[in-house]
Amino acid sequence: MNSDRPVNKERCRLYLITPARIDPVPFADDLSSALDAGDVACVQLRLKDADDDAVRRAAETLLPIAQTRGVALILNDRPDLAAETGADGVHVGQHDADYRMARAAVGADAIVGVTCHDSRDLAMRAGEQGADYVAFGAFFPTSTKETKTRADPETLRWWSGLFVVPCVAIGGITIGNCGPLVRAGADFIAVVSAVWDHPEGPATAVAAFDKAIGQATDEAADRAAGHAPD
Ligand code: TZP
Ligand code: MG
Repeated sequence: MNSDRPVNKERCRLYLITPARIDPVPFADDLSSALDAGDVACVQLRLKDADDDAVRRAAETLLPIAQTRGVALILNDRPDLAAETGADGVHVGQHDADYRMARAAVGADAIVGVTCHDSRDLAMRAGEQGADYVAFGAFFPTSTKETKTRADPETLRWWSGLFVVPCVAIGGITIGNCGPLVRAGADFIAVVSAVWDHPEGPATAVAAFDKAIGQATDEAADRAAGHAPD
């Protein structure tokens, strides 16, 4: 299949994932300025090697910053802490709580997203079970996480041509390389280092992603309308 982003899709949006280690108080300022710099749909609090109290404290500090801006804040891996802290949902990997346990913990109205690597089978299973999004990756090399799968933009094309459940693209995504993923049908572009490690700061990065995502969405619409070559 070679078609591009379906024309009736909503605009692709940015999905921020926190660095694995943060000091929540100074990070709150970075997050505020990032969220004020452009369109962000969701923030995933992804703390590695943090104890439960540290996750609770970070969630308590960051939740109001996201929620007062209409941005969802979800926790990585921990449905129990997501429910306890009043987060908007949880993102689970294939080796974390399974979908049903996650849904039972956070409730019907919360967001449950599921990592599906580059597996169409895993994504269909998650979608059938009721996941709010499926995440594919890693699309590019990344030093943020050790990844065993390399995803192909064709998977985004295939998924978004067949299913209404949103898909997230993740892994090594930058302002310069996000365009083909947006054009292939990603609903969300998930990013860690290209935002938090941007040399001019996270706000500059979010503004530049916003522009790049908007341009790629417009290009996909033009192509679908037959105004631009593939
Ligand atoms: N899951 C798959 S790749 C990845 C995660 C959490 C890391 C994404 O980080 P970056 O810095 O945007 O490549
Ligand atoms: Mg996990």
